[in-house]
Amino acid sequence: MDCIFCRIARKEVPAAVVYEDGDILAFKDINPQAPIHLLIIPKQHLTSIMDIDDSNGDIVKKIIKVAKNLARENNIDNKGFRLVVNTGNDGGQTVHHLHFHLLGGRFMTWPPG
Ligand code: D5M
Repeated sequence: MDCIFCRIARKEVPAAVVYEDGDILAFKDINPQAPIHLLIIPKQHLTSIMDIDDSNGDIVKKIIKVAKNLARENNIDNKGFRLVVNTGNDGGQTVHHLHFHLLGGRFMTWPPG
C-alpha cells in the first residue's frame, strides 16, 4: 500500500523518530506548526479515527499514554499542549493514516482555522 506513514513505519522512508514500540511510532512533523510538533501513529494502517472500534480501540489509550510521556520529555506537560486528530477532508486530514498531532511550546489560539 502506498501510504506515506506505513512507509515510515516500515523504515522505507526516513523520519526523525522520537518514540517506537511494537505498535506505535512517533516522529517529528515535516512541516512543524509549533516549536514542538510530533506525530504519533499506530503502525497498523487505520485510515482515521472512524476506523477505531472495540477490536482495536486499545491503541488509542496507548497513543495517549505515549503523548503524555512525550509531553513530559519535551517539558510541555505543565505549560500545556494540544493533541489533535484531524479527521476527513473537512477536518483537515491530508494523510489518510490515523495520526495524533502533539503540538506545544507556544500559546495555542482557539478556534483553530
Ligand atoms: O497532517 C498530516 C501531517 O503529516 C502534516 O502536518 C505534515 C505531516 N507529514 C507529511 N508527510 C510527512 C513526512 N514524510 N514526515 C513527517 N511528517 C509528514 P493532517 O492532519 O493529515 O493534515
